[in-house]
Amino acid sequence: MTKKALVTGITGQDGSYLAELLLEKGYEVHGIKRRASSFNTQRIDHIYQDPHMPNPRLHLHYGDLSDTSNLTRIIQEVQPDEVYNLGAQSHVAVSFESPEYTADVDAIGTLRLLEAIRFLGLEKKTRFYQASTSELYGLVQETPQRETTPFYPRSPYAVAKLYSYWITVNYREAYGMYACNGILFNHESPRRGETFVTRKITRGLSNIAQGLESCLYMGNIDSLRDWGHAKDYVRMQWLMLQQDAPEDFVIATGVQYSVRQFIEWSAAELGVTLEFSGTGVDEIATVKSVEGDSAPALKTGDVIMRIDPQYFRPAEVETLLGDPSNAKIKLGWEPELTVQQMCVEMITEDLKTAKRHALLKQHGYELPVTLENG
Ligand code: NDP
Ligand code: GDR
Repeated sequence: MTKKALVTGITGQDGSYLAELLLEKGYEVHGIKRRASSFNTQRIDHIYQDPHMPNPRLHLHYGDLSDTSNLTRIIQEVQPDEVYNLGAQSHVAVSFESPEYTADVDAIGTLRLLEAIRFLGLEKKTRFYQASTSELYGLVQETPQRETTPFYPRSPYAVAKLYSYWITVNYREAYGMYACNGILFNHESPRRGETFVTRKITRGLSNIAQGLESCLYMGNIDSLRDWGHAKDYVRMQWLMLQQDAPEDFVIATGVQYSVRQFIEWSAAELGVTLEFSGTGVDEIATVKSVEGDSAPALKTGDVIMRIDPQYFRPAEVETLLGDPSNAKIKLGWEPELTVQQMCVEMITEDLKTAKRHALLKQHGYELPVTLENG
């Protein structure tokens, strides 16, 4: 029997990689996409299947995590074996701007799905994965963070995800559902949203190298994160639903770096050596040397990074470092890609795009480069 999976957030970074993986494994994949005023399926266009052709295995449904009847109807129609709840307002800084919306989608959205599964009598059939997060640890109580580390959320996003974490545990305990949390640490890729820090850096520096932008404006570059590759992490999401019994797992690499280091690696990949000087809001990064031909627009002495306090958060998560031992032992998981390899992959993709734009510009066909940061 072909297994059916329903993925919320299929148009996002993780949703796109997970959909690829599930299709490879022979699943019939159903995804929920939001109505938008312009196309929002770029990350999954390469796996789109024409519904007019025989036996398509990828199906998209319009929907929203804020809409109970819509979610209930989709679950009733699809009768999924597995639900992956990846949909969310996932930007921590934005959650301070839109706290109520974030709570509705990231907290109550999870309840809506769980309750729909129960209401439809699918609680013994449908397995449920909740995209939990290292942001739950916030002001860290123990290092490294593991499954038993106490939570201390530091943003409306993290507080909403805390509700989702516990409601998932509660439905497992109350109704015997196969429901579990993946407590995933930051994971990135060339498909990462442009306003998360790694992608902001690789895209911004690639544009600067090609003369499309002049300076990267950053927030807290002392922040420490445990970064992995999204491709490695979606394998875990699937694995967590294939066990004999549901269990919550921390997924991380166990290695931590600063945002400043990520800026240095990205610049180095473009052949640019940087010198950081100044402190606090006055810190800048200046070009020390340029090698190769990836950064024709740059010369020694150019200032290509400054701090803009608008990117500081009202409450910051300064440091996160995960202990993935449990996942390694019980699920046999090892990440295949290092953060450095991931950085190279992200720069390679963003540089390709920047070069294309620069070439068009040279020939008088300037494309607007979106500078909205975040
Ligand atoms: P993205 O921001 O790339 O994707 C989020 C997805 O959710 C998009 O498909 C988005 O749709 C969709 N979405 C947003 N709001 C709604 C809504 N109201 N109803 C339905 N769908 C909605 O996130 P990631 O892929 O990076 O992350 C996936 C999940 O994992 C998220 O829940 C995130 O919070 C969580 N997480 C992510 C980590 C990471 O480092 N990436 C780490 C830990 C947890 P659209 O494309 O239309 O915007
Ligand atoms: P995070 O990711 O908040 O950890 O949440 P993000 O990449 O946004 O920030 C990481 C760290 O970098 C610092 N930072 C900046 N961040 C952004 N976005 N822009 C900047 O200019 C900037 N300068 C410094 C931040 O302050 C922070 O400390 C991500 C999301 O994917 C969540 O959905 C997920 O749950 C967690 O990772 C785990």
